[in-house]
Amino acid sequence: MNSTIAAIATPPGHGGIGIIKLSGPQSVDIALSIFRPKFASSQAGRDSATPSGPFSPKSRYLYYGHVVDADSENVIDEVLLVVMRGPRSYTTEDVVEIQSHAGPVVLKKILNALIKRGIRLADPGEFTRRAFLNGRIDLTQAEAVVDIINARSEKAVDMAVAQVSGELNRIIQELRASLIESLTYVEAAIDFPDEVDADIDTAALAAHLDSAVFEKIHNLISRTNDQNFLRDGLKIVIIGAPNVGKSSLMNRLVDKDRSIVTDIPGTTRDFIEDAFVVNGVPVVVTDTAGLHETPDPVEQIGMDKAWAYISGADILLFTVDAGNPVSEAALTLFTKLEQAQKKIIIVVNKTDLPDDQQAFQFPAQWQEKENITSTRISALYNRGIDELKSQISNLVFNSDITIEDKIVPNLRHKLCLENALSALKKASDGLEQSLPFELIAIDLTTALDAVSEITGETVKPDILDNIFSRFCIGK
Ligand SMILES: Nc1nc2c(ncn2[C@@H]2O[C@H](COP(=O)(O)OP(=O)(O)OP(=O)(O)O)[C@@H](O)[C@H]2O)c(=O)[nH]1
Ligand SMILES: [Mg+2]
Repeated sequence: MNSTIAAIATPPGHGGIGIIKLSGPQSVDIALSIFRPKFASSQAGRDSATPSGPFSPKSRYLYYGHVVDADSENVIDEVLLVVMRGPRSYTTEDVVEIQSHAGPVVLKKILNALIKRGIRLADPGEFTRRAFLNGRIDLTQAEAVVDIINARSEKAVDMAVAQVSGELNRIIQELRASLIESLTYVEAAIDFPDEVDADIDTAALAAHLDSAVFEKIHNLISRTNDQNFLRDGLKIVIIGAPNVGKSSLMNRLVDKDRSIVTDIPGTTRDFIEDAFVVNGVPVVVTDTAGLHETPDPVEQIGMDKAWAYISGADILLFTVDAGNPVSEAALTLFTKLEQAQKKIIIVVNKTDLPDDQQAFQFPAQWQEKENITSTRISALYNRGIDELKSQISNLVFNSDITIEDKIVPNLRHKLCLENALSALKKASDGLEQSLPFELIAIDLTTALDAVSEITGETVKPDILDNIFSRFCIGK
């Protein structure tokens, strides 16, 4: 039988109310051993089934009373108590919540009073882990609980809410069903070769695997790659020649003096990072050292590192100076980025300069297309920054996000999906080469196990430990 656990469920610090949560077979008994209901003697607050017996709260009713130290009967706090009887509770076990005043000392005193009565302090994520182990939610839903708590943007919350409601689970269960069906078919051919072998249509089986499983897994993986910024934030890197105003632009985007600005080329040598929010999505922006040929070893290191950042970026702000013609170096750099198929916004800065000083001309080879746009700003006078922000948002949200888009597998899911995909590939190659069904069955089982690991049907305890250690205590 499971032990009974308790934890403070509200964040540390002072606040309106603090909640202590209990779960497990003894939770009601232990909670009641330190709870003195205010109206216990009257009919109110009593379970109608036991009007004259000991206090026995009804499930999901709120009771007013006091928590006491059961040894001394000293009152610790005035509280509200609610019992949620399993299986209709968060963990599916009997759950009790005690709402007290939210001082850290009071909450600790209540928790200690419970521990004295034999309750164990919950580990991080243990309530949610029990909900998973008791079968109320699958592993993707458990992970989404953490995502909701840690979400850094509205979009990330939307995504996590879709996942917590079981959307990803539904897709994975469909995949599992298709795999199980194919596996049953293959195993029948192994077990009853005479009856089945003659009729088994390997081409149809391969086609079924391809359309019902392979395609869908492939789709999910590409969604991880395309939409992951919703979860982790968009990565934007500002690049360009020295002195074009990259740091000035950075400061405007994050709306503070984050990066040093001077008229000396080569001012920025390291990477300055900060964040802002566009259209509900967090954006992490990095200011880099100006990219150019240099004999200065410190600057050279900065530029080498800039390349590493560039490859990890979702969008590049390719900044140029309206006061200068485009250099050969900038042209070469741009071609290199275009070849890397990066999303680029060409930001023409210093457009406040008088007309006769605007030496910049748009090079003919810098064509605007789906992934390449341009805009004109003045970082010095804070002009065009909002337009730039809407371009950023347009580049990543070409259309409204549908519920399907909200299902974005996380990195763990993606690794499982990739394992499933390579096993499936082997299975379908095997079918093509008419390999023995025993071998096909092994590959299909590997694929099924990999997919089942996502929702937790098959999962190793250390993976569970890893997932639930990301939770806070009390969740
Ligand atoms: N007129 C004008 N000057 C600007 C504008 N933006 C930046 N500057 C000036 O250009 C100079 C360089 O600005 P920075 O922001 O330091 O340029 P940077 O690209 O970060 O330079 P490095 O870090 O040296 O590569 C400073 O003197 C800025 O005041 C602008 O919009 N208009
Ligand atoms: Mg700079």
